Amino acid sequence: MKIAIVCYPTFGGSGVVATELGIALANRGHEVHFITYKQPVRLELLGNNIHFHEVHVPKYPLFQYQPYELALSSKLVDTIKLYGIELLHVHYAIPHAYAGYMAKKMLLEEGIFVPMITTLHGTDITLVGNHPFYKPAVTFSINKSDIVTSVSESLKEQTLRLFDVKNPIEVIPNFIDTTKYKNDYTDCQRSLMAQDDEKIVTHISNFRRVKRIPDVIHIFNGIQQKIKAKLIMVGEGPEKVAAEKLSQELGLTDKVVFLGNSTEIDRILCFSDLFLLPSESESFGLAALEAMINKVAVVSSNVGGIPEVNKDGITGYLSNVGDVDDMTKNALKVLSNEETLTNFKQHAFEWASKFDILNILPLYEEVYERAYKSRYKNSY
Ligand code: GMT
Repeated sequence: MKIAIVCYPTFGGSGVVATELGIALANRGHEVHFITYKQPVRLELLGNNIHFHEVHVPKYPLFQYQPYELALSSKLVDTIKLYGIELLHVHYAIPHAYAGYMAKKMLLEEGIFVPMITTLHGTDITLVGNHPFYKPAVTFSINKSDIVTSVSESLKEQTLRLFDVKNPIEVIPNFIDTTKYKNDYTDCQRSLMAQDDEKIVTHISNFRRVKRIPDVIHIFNGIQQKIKAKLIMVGEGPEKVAAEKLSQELGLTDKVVFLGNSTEIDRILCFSDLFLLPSESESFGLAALEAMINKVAVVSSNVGGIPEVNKDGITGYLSNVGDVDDMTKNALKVLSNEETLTNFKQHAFEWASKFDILNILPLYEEVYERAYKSRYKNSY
């Protein structure tokens, strides 16, 4: 099948999921066309089956805001026609579902029907999409999608609660390519980061407010008062400078390492013992899943889709948002005893393995088949 994928090309989870899905589809023989404003960060190899089409937005002094949706929908129309694309899969509703719908309408004028699948990822529903300024357009484009999927049961429930959605929402959880993470580094180069007797705690995110970065630092502060430990902070974002300042104020400068964005998170997770994810809201928590497949235990908040990924008392622990004391206590429970830590790590790996892309990809392919078969049905 010829599939166009629209996503954000950055380090955010939705872009990562879209990219990994596209690569896996291409490996299965589909022809995949990524359409976005920059080559997605995890898309290293472009081959026969993988294409990338950049959306350019010409700058014009009259515009205070450049019309990206307009440029995207035009690019979609041109690319779909040029390559005979049969199906459009948009990741993150804003503005992709809206631009996708416009492209569909324009194509229909020319007698071309291309079904659109919209995958909801989280903040497009819980944070941004729910804002009154966006809500009518988001509701409209969800209802105009041929098939809507969400990455967790929790996100589906939230969408149904917050929006007047007429379409059914199908849950297809996020996934992981387990073969990519079968890291057999005999030595994870742990010594680069910590002494033998130090535990390694890691956090990876886009450092937005919703991630509650100060909680990460405070939890680690509590941990290092009881056991020798290092904290590795991976990512870039608006909360990073404040986090650096906070760790300095708490006297943790030599124990907290800020690495910035990385394309080698598997190497970092390889030597990590515990992953912290105290988010305010999280539709799934892909970063936690990536940690777990690398045999890293998780201490997290219990919001949104996180409990579908991190199993309380088995793969790590869950606490209420903002309960730094409980998260610290839980982290110490996981880290203090070598045998306990090994058990948590092993269980994390086993549970994460259930999200293997080989189990999830057929669910998307089935959705594509169904959407494609509906091409003669006018869905407007
Ligand atoms: O977490 C972010 O801020 C990035 C955001 C995105 O859209 O890239 O992540 C969302 O989608 C991920 C992939 O489906 C989920 O794993 C994250 O939980 C979700 N983030 C939130 O809901 C805050």
